[in-house]
Amino acid sequence: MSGRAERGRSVSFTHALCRAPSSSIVEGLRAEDRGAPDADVFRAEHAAYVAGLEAAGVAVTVLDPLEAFPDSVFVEDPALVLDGVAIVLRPGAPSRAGEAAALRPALERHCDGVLDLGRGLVDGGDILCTDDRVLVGLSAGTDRDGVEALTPLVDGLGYRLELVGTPPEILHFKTECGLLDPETVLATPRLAATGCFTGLRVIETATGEEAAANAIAVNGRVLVSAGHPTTAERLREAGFAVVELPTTQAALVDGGLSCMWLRYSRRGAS
Ligand code: CIR
Repeated sequence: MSGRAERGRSVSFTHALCRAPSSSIVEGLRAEDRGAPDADVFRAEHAAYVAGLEAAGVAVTVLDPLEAFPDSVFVEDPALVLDGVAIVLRPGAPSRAGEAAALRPALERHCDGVLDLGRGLVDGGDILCTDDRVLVGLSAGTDRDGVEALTPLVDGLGYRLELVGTPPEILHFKTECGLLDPETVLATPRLAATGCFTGLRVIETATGEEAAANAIAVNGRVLVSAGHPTTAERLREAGFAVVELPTTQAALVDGGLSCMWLRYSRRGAS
């Protein structure tokens, strides 16, 4: 299978870190209670997710579950990896405060370097990276202090940080968008309407399929949450090689596809 724009450091990755869901995922944070996830079904959907990444040519390391942290399957939130170097973040949710420290040993093992945000709050779910820019949206988990601390770190790794507006009703910036190729994003109409995607082409999700926006692009494929047929068709028509994956349980705790991996490329790996 091949699709548009297989190249570009924002969409090509040799490796990923994921974390298996814990049984405590039933206590995962959620803005609205639509029932707790079923831990066994979550594990099955997570296994399909890992298989989807592997089928795209990514070598995936699945870290052990952390029962003390119900939301720790969402490994994207406590760290950002740019060009193989990890930045340990400080997400805002109090129940998740220890996750970054718990993740750090794995980052030290797998990444080419580990930096610390140091102050303020930044949640990886508020960050969308293109080949040369790091777009960051403010939210309950990301504040101006954190963005100020992140800016020089990102700069030193060869990216330019841009602060974008996230409408208050949107939980995290990337809840409603995902990069499709280095020049194109998938976004909900309400996020696109804020004008935050300057310089990028925008494909909008279909009405009622807003949850499809949190798609991920990897090695010529676009992984999209299953159950959003009109948006999936829109992407296929635009030339993307779409793979649909079930995310019914992650959705119950406000998670999506992008939240469950930290992606990077190892120097020298194909
Ligand atoms: C939380 O509220 O922190 C988790 N239940 C969901 C985190 C989702 N992560 C993300 O959007 N990047």
